[in-house]
Amino acid sequence: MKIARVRLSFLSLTPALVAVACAHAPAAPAPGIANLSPALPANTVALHFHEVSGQVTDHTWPADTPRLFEKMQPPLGSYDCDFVGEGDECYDVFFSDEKGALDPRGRYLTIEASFLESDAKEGGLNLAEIVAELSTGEMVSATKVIRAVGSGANAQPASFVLAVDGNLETWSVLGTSANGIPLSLTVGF
Ligand SMILES: [Ca+2]
Repeated sequence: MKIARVRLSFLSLTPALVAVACAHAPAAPAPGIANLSPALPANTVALHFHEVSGQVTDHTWPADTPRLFEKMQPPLGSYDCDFVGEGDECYDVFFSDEKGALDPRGRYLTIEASFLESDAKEGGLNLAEIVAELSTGEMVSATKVIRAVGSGANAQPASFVLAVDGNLETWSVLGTSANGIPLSLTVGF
């Protein structure tokens, strides 16, 4: 798989509850097939979420699946997840604005996850990469973290940007949602 290599931009993140919002002005997408969301590169046909729970698993959704345009009702649980990780780790992915709020015409993609284990050595919301598959077959990785919400002693703030570093062997660790707040990562292409 060809993964676009990107240069990391520095993000200063603290170990407790973290909320980072950076202003970005992505270019308007070119007209393309199945490019129903302005969050995606032109001609995107599918999204690949490479989640890590012991091993990397590629969870793939068509770019126009209704799931990407809907947010689950709280609390995020182990029912009807977009995909699951380890134990009670339930993921919900949707198009959003820069604050991580559902927006079907938003320019970003938000991944939320529940992970109730606060004493697990490594926290939850573990994404190695988020990749857009184009109609040409080319794979394009998300390149920037717009916002991250992590919590707990098992959060690793320095890892948050590893979800967009173009490397399938590195991943984000956002911690625990035991405080009732879903872990959340908002990314852009
Ligand atoms: Ca990575």
